Order: sequence, then C-alpha cells, then structure tokens
Amino acid sequence: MVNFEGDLFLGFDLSTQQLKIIVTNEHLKHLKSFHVEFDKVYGKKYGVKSGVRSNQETGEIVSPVAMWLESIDYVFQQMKEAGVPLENVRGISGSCQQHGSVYWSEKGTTELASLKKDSGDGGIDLEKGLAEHLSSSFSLETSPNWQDHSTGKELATFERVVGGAEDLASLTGSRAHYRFTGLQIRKIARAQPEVYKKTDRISLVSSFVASVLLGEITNIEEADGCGMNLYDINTNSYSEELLSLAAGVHQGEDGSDPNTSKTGSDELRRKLGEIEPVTYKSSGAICNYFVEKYGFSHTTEIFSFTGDNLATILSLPLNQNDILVSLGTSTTVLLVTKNFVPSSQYHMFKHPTMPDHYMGMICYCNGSLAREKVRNELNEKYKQPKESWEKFEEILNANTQFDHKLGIYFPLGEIVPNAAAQVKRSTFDEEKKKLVDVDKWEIDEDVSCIVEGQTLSCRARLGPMLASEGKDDGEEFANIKRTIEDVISKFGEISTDGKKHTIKTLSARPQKVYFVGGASKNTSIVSQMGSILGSQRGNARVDIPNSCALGGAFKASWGYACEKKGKWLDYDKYIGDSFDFSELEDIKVEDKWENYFDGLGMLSLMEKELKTDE
Ligand code: ADP
Ligand code: XUL
Repeated sequence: MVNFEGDLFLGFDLSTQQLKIIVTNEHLKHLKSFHVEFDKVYGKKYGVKSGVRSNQETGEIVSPVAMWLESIDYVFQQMKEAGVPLENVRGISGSCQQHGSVYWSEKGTTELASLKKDSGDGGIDLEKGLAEHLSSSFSLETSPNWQDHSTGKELATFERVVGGAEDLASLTGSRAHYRFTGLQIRKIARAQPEVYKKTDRISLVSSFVASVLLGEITNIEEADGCGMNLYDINTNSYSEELLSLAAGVHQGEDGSDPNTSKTGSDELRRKLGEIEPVTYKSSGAICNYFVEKYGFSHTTEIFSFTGDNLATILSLPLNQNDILVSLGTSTTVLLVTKNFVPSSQYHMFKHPTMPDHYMGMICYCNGSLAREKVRNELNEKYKQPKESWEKFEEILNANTQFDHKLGIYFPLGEIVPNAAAQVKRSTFDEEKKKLVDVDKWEIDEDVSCIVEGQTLSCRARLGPMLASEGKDDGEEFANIKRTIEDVISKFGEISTDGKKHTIKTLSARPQKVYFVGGASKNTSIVSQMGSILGSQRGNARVDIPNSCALGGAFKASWGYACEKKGKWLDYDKYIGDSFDFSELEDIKVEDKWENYFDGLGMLSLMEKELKTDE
C-alpha cells in the first residue's frame, strides 16, 4: 500500500504519446504515477497515431487539443478511483512538449471562467467533461506538434530578417527551427488569416494546461517561452521585429506599412500575453471544477508549467556547470550555466527555477544508432551474437590513450554540426601538420573512435558555456595554458561552428556529469565519455524513468516551500536536501581530459571538411 500521508504534489508530463501524472510527497518521494496513452484510448476517436495526426505531403504534424482535455479528466478520474487523497495536494506543476501552441477563441476566456463556478443552480454541470465545457474555446482545434516540418518558408524568413542563423540564436537563444512557435504562428497568420483573426489568446502547451487548471488564461512561462524564436533573451522582452514577422505584418517581408506593422505586432503581443521572469510564485489556486469533481482543495496552488527538457534538469540537484548527458536513440546534452553563449548549433533557454542561469541544450541526431552500426559490424567480424555489446566493451576498455585517430560517424544527416550523412576517418601527420584521410581501417578502431569523436564534439561545444570569467593565474592553469598553446601551434587555431576557442573555453571543465538513457547502461561507454569530458566532481549514472513528470512535481514542491518562506530558496539546494542520492551510481573514470586536447584540434580540422547537403 502506498502511504499518501502528508502534503502531496503532482507533476504532469504531457508528451506526444501520453499524459502522465505523478504524485510525490513533501520529501520529494515518488509515490505513484498514472497515465493515459493517447493511441490506446483516443486513437480512433481523434484519428491519432503515435499521439499525432500527420500529413506526409505537407509535413504538417498536429495534436488535437480536445484529446488533451479528455486525457486530463481521464487521469484525474483514475487517481480519484485509486483513492489518492487529492484534497492533500498542495501544489501542481508539470512538463509539456515544447514549442506547441494552442489557439483560444474569444469564447475561451468565458468558457474557462465557467470552470470556476460551483455546481449550484445555473452553475457548472459536473457530468460534463473539460472537452465539452471548452467546446467553443479554440479557434483552431489542433496544436502544431514539435515534429512538424511544414514551416520551411517561415524558417528562412526568420533567419533572413535578423541577419542569419547566428544572429537569431544571439537574440532568442536558438536559430530558426520548423517547430518553433513563432514560425508556426506566422504560418497560420498568413495561410489561415480568418483563424488568426478569431484567435483571442495563444498559449504554449505548458501554459495551456496551467490555464485549464486555473480556469483562466495564464502567462507563458519564461524558460519555455525561449522556444518560440520570439523572445529576446538579452532584454527579457519580445523582439518587436520578430513579433511583426510572426503576425505576418513585417515591413520588409510582408510589405506592411509602419502603422499596420506596429498594430499587428501589438496585437500578437496581446494574444501571447507578456512573459514574466522566472518565479517561484504560484499562478493561483485550482479552479472549482477540479475541486468539486475530483476532491482537490480550494487552496491547491498551480505553479507555472514548463517544457519537458527544462523539467528534466529539475529532476536532479543540478548546480551551475553540471551536465546531463542523455544517451537515448539520439544524444541530448543539457547543461546548467550562467553564461549566455548562444550558437546556431544548440539551444539556450532561461533556467526555469534559477534566476540568472540558463539551460544549454545540444541535440545530436547520430547517437546510439551510429554506435549500434559499429557494434553490428564488429560482432559480424568476431562472430558474436548480433546484439551483444561485449566485444565493443572489451575494445573500449583497452583504449587507454588518444592515438591521433579520430572518426566522425553520421549514418544520418547531422544537426550538430549541420552536415550530410557521411563517415570521415582521419589521422594526423605531425610533421606536415595536416590531417590524413583514411578511407577505412579495422572495425576495431572504429569502436574507440566513435565514442571519442562523439564525446569530443560535446566537449568542444560545452566549453564556451562552461568557461569561467575572471583570472586564473595559478600554476595548474599555467600548465594547461602551455599545453593548449602547444596544441594550437600543432593544429592552428581551434574553432567550433565558426567560432574561435580561447584558452578559457578549451580548458573549461564541467562540475559533475550525469548519464541517463538507454546507452548509459553501458559502463564502458559512460566511463570513456566521462574520462574525456573531465568533470571535477565525478560522474554518475542515474535511472529516472519519470524524469519530466518528476521535475514538474519537484518544481511545485519547491514553489510551495518558497511561498511558505516568502523568499527564494536555491533550487539545487532544496532538491539536494531531500534527494535520494542512493539513486545515483558513481562511475569510476580514469581522468584523460588533458590527453584529449589534440583530439579537439583534430576535430576542429575534420569538421571544417564535412560535406553539407547544400
Ligand atoms: P529513446 O531515446 O527511444 O527513449 P532509450 O533511452 O531507451 O531510447 O535508448 C535506446 C538506445 O540505447 C538504443 O538505441 C541502444 O542502442 C542503446 N542501448 C541500450 N542498451 C545499451 C547497452 N548496453 N550498450 C550500449 N547501448 C545501449
Ligand atoms: C525540444 C523538442 C522536443 C519536445 C519533445 O526542442 O522539440 O524535445 O519538447 O516533447
């Protein structure tokens, strides 16, 4: 029997394929989770497959909003029936798929407000579900999904107006991406002007769920708001120019006169609502519909919801310069940093709970599948079982030093760096100071080369985000400086994605590295990666199956604690105080960080020679 005693908190995870809600207690302990899979329950009714409707021809991918509403009722009903004492829930927050947007009609505000009424005479009918109560609330019945690819034209426009991909990243934290909200809004404003006109308010998926729980439209949360290509992270305000572009009234691109342009961008600002700086404060209490129907207390506080990647970092006590390496099908690296060093190759968002901090996110396409390809060929050569990692591990464990062989393995086109599908193997001729291309070497060589190449790519891109300001004039730094100067004399200036590295960016080391995801089970891979990344406070493996939902519940718990104290509590300390550290498995690594400066030199040269699709 689960012990639901004491204050409870809920963490939502509204992802592409399911809604999950987890219950935690005041000690951050995960008590129970409930979920609904969209395909299973709503596949037929809403015509979704893997949670979405897709149009192969246009690249359009959307999710029905009413399905999400039904799913909230569905999961709350499950929780009620399971006897979760919902009256003891003190706070709710959560994580939602990023970039998606929900389009409210004018009726939305009144229909939402009806959820605040009680069920007395002429009040709310509790027999009806959310989808029925909000049946006229949307000017668009679907929400563009993050997998959508239909905004190619908008993508080019967004980058062009600000001077290119790098400039857009400097302004908003990311270059333009199909899925980013601003592009999706522009597409709708231009292709369906009547829908855009009828749209009274626009929410992100995160602020949409919070709005439903509140019974009123709430502001977009700042960290998730950085996923729109509209928010100027330097000034903490919308970019006027990008707003006018999203509204389809840009002077240059749309030929609008200054007046129309200004009115149009003001109108979109109103639809979106202002974005308020990251806060611990509650957005308000849960509305009556949920109190009467499911037994919540009138005092249950709703704390702003955020994006799923942002919620993931909230599930661990991550401090400045800590890194989370997620080794799933693709590789995603998340980092907490105080440095805003944007790049077209990765994303930067405001941190959802730590003011003056950012979350960096690097998403690689070629992760596990590329390693699997090497493993398969290796197993064929040694007549090993197809799926076994044993031989791969044996070779990796024997790799004790960098031997100036490096590979870049992109069986699929890559995002970071932007490159076509290809494999590149090189050695380095020290005398001629030149790369030597190698067409093929023994598959055994590929084993260490792929892990080294993938890790060095992360290290090169993390460097600027990790680099400290200030002076470093100790003896240790002087030695590193000499080493790096030697490396530069050998390889020339080292640069990544067109930006020159400095001694500081090359010598920066992460504090702690956490490994998660499928391939993190492989101790040889993670210890090799750890030894190259060179963390100062160790490496840990962690298995958090509900990390997004957990991050949401922790955010609610932390917000509630701050509210009680009436002041900011350091998020990482708050989580650290109750976190069950036995969930972390320490990974022993041999520190080979210094040996890999030459690797960074080689990678810098090799990446310059990669073929692109253009
Ligand atoms: P997803 O990104 O789809 O959530 P997972 O986090 O489950 O995926 O990771 C799946 C990947 O993990 C697989 O592609 C597989 O190559 C890799 N993986 C699983 N176990 C191991 C292992 N022992 N060694 C190396 N890779 C592994
Ligand atoms: C991040 C992104 C995805 C979705 C998945 O930029 O688009 O991770 O948030 O839900």
